[in-house]
Amino acid sequence: MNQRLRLLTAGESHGPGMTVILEGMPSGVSIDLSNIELQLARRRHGHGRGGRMKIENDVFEIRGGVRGGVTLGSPICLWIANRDFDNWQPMMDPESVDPERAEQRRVHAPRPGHADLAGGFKHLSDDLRNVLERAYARETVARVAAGSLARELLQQLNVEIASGVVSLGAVGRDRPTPDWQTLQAMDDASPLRAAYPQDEAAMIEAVDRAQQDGDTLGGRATVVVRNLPPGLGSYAHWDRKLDALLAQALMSIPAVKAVSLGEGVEVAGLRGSESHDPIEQVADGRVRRTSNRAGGLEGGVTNGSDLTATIYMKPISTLRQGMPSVDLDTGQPHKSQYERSDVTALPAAGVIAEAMVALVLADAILVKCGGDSLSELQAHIVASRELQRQWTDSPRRGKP
Ligand code: EPS
Repeated sequence: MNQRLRLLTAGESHGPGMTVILEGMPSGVSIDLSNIELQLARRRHGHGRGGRMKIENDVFEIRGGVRGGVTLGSPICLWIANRDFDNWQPMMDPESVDPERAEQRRVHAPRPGHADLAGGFKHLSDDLRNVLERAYARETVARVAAGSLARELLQQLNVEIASGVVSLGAVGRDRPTPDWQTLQAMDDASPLRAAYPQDEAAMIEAVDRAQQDGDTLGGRATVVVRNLPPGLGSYAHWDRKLDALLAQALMSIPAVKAVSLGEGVEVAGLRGSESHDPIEQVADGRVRRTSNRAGGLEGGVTNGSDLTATIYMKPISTLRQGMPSVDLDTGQPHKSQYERSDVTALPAAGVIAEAMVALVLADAILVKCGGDSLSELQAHIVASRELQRQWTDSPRRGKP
């Protein structure tokens, strides 16, 4: 993204709240607050979340850019309160903190795998809390809120997005990448949002065992998008290829360490003849692909098949049992400090991935079709489809 749509978020996890600014949305997009609430509730949900999700209710306010439920074309500003700030004000108040209380919560034994040490070194911080408060998954509430705004635009263009957890720890490791039908058949409200419901019980058990051991779990979640206009992205510019933009946005989700598009990981071990999606002619002279291993993208451009993107999340780096680390005050070995945390946040990560994908796709549609208002955008999309239809029907088709 960041070509037409720009997203800025601000706020610390235990500070007063999160500010979201989304710039570049056209005017005339209806915003249904219940859709934003729904996405925020989906993100809070999931077996393996810690006590914090019982505290937060993600009540939000729109503070700019929307009038009477319709976007104005100006920057949109949202505010989401952190209820936990009530418990943290003496340590996190933006204007003044209680030095004694702040000292009690000072972080000086960094967690391996977290931004604590690298961030403290970067900013020369005496208290690693200054780093971790921002390098915190609470920030993703802002992204899901912004993603919900992008979804409102996509919904009016008939684009639909779903996701599911494919593997958690070792459970479901060999499952194939799910398609749209598989995700439609799952129960979005199930404890782990398992794409293959037969794995749900084993996943719950794995989370419970990790929790007992003071440990954490990662895994894999897949997002599928359908009804995307073909021709989004670029094959010509490295920094506008849609697969690259999706990978950047998805890799920015905390704890995501790898991203694949379609069967990107699997086909690396196959022959070319087993990897690509054959193109065949159908009765009316049109063409279609007989499979979708490419995940809806060829050459960095959408090809009309469903878009499929998978995130791979490492186990959360906050372990109750701790990890070998060093006390930066004394230079002596010390277990990493423990903060209340989740055992896994994979069901939420799928929802966050949907939001990031929605932002990238709304941006790509605005780049291709443009317009200051939704009506102008829609007219450009209709014109673009008509030209694509004429190209498809042309007798010279396929003979550049
Ligand atoms: C998180 C640790 C937990 C999570 C949090 C992310 O928070 P706390 O330490 O306050 O219990 O619940 O996630 C959220 C607050 C959220 O809204 O998703 C972490 O270490 O990143």
